[in-house]
Amino acid sequence: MSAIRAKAFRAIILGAPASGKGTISSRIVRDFKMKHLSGGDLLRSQISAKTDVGLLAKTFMDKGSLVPDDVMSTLIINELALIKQHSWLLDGFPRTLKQAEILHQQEHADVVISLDVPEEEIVQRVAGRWTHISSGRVYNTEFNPPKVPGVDDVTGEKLIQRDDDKPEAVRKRLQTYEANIKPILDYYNHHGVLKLFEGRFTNEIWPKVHEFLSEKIPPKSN
Ligand code: G5P
Ligand code: MG
Repeated sequence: MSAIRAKAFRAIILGAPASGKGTISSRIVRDFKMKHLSGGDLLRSQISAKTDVGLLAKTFMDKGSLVPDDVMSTLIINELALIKQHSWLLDGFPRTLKQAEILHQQEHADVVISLDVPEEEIVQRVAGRWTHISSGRVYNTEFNPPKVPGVDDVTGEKLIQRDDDKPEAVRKRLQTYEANIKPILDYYNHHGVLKLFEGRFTNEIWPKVHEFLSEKIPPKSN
């Protein structure tokens, strides 16, 4: 098929807090040959390891504010360098126009998937979210509960509720997203790589994302 390409593929997934970026990313990784890199997961692993970057990032994240552009961009660019031979999916980066510009100096996105989920749906979801910090796997008490409450299906380790899922921090995260997203979408629209996906539920959005990507990258054979 002519649309299937040999070169490494660069995809970005954007969307408001709890819009389903992580959930849809795990389905993309399951079905397509891509490495997943989430800015938020990366920061949480730095916090768990108590690195200087992690300690600094936590002061911003707990309030629902963005980690400074220079810190975040350096982290992401360094991680992308480690997987540059592979096709990758970048989740939750860039979050400012500045970050988009820094990324563009290193890598050009082939597609930018933007999730558009109604705000009232998002607020409901966050309360039920449980996360396995070291892998980034997410569950929801309503939508995809773990087999055993409070325990990760794969490792058997404890799940936690994120500090920034408290209502005040969620409100701030949503405001921050709204304040920053438009110039980023304009930027990628201008580059001809933006694709919007609207819907209330992941199971409604996912088939459309799958169809879109199937025309661009090879599916996994195993
Ligand atoms: P994160 O970690 O990137 P957010 O706020 O962008 O955090 P989040 O919260 O990780 O995004 P998500 O990945 O979009 O959400 O969504 P998800 O986890 O897949 O789904 C949310 C919940 O809904 C889960 O419980 C899931 O099971 C459930 N769910 C999914 N679909 C459905 C459905 O259809 N129905 C129902 N009922 N439930 C569903 O970033 C965190 C912080 O890190 C910093 C910032 O401080 C940020 O606030 N940060 C950055 N700072 C600067 N620059 C960057 N680029 C940064 N990246 C991160
Ligand atoms: Mg996420």
